[in-house]
Amino acid sequence: EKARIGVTGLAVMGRNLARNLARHGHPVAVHNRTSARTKALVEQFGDEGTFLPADTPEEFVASLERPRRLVVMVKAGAPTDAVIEEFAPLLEPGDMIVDGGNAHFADTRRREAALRERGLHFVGAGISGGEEGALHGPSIMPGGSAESYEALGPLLEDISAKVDGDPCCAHVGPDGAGHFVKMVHNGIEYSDMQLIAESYDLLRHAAGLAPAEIAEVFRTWNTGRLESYLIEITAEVLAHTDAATGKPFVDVVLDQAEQKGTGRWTVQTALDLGVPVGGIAEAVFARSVSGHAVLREASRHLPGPTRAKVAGSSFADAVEKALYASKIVAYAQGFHEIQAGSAEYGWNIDAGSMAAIWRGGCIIRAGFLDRIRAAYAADPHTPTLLTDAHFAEAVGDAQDAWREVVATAARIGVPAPGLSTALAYYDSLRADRLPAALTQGQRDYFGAHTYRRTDREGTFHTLWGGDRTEVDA
Ligand code: NBP
Repeated sequence: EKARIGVTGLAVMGRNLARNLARHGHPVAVHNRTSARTKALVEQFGDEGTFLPADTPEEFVASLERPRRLVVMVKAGAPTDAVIEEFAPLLEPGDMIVDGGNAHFADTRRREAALRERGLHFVGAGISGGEEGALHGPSIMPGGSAESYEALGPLLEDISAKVDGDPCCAHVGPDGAGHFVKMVHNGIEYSDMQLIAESYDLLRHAAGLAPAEIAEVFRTWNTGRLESYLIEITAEVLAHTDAATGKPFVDVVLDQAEQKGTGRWTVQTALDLGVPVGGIAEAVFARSVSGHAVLREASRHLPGPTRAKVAGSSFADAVEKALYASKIVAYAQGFHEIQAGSAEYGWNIDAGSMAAIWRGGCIIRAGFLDRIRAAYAADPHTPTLLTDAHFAEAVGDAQDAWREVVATAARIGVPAPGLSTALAYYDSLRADRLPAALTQGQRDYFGAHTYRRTDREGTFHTLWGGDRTEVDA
């Protein structure tokens, strides 16, 4: 018997993905550089399905039916290149290598082009949902050729999460499209987490609620329009008490957030594409600020506001509105980046289908994503989700409360970079005139960078150092 698919790299993610495949009745070849992991997998979970363990790459490749589907689940970066170099010479035209790791989409584009020249398909597949998702059904974002998706898609759809019977897996687009979308997914995740953290901070310091009380607030929110995995786990974390000290768990954890890099990539890429993703950037920077222990220690004595806390009983409702409106902005910015990437690289990504496959399996799964899917169904080319009828109405209803929450944060000196930047973005888009006109004037003054006019075509320059007449540039 041959295996329908193979997984090499059997750390947490690869092991669970292989088990998921086996549990769905797909005979799966398994291989790991260090064969002890392969043995352990078969010993512990061999009864879950058909595993074909292989000690060597040659054995592994020989055990796969054709076209060969070879999933690589190793550490992103150099290890992925090493594994590709090891296996590619053993494969035949039409076979495919699937990289399920968190690769940078530019690496995926490079690898896809190189393997295409050798007649092989390379599928960069974003996989979200962590260890549990890999086992019970992740959200899968495969890129690569349409032909490779024909051979691979049904298998991936089979093991993905399901929402209303629909698989949380769809072909994203050519070469790096899958990893690009996974990257932006993670950026949105950063933003969503930061907004939730700021909401907690404000409930705590402006409304004076204790962590356990805030957990209850989040539990209530989780029954409404904010219903999501992240809100659900936030309530769990806030309700948790540290066994050693009896204090709220959140009070004994060092307040320095770490990051692995996908949020940073999302922002770096957005800068290259010229897409404003302030919500994601502030989320990345907020983690960065938190980690600067020396800087924070040196700044602790700086003066804060003299006014004490002010929030009344309706404050939690206001925060709910601010959070919802800011969340809409976060997703609007992320989807803008997806649309821009798609245009830049010719991927033709169906944004609505990305929202659909994020509804289950992944970290940002939420009922909310159905709204985004519907928004793109109504207008696939909408320049921003904010103008969709549902979202525009929601933000319109929320905006007074949103402003109040941001103002309260500023007044009492609690940092709310995510909520604030989201509001600034909203007001920037809404503005009839932006001070960018003045910026253009300054640029023309000091650098003769020229400007355009509102009232006629052309490019102009004012002779600032002379008689200030305007000339055609
Ligand atoms: P790790 O990222 O910790 O990688 C460990 C695996 O890489 C082991 O199988 C190891 O083999 C193998 N490996 C390394 Br390291 N260097 C190698 C080389 N030169 N040649 C061959 N194999 C090599 O595993 P993971 O946490 O399961 O994650 C796998 C991928 O999935 C990563 O890209 C990760 O970013 C991504 N991802 C992880 C999560 C998560 O929640 N952990 C979620 C989503 C995506 P060995 O056993 O011989 O050392």
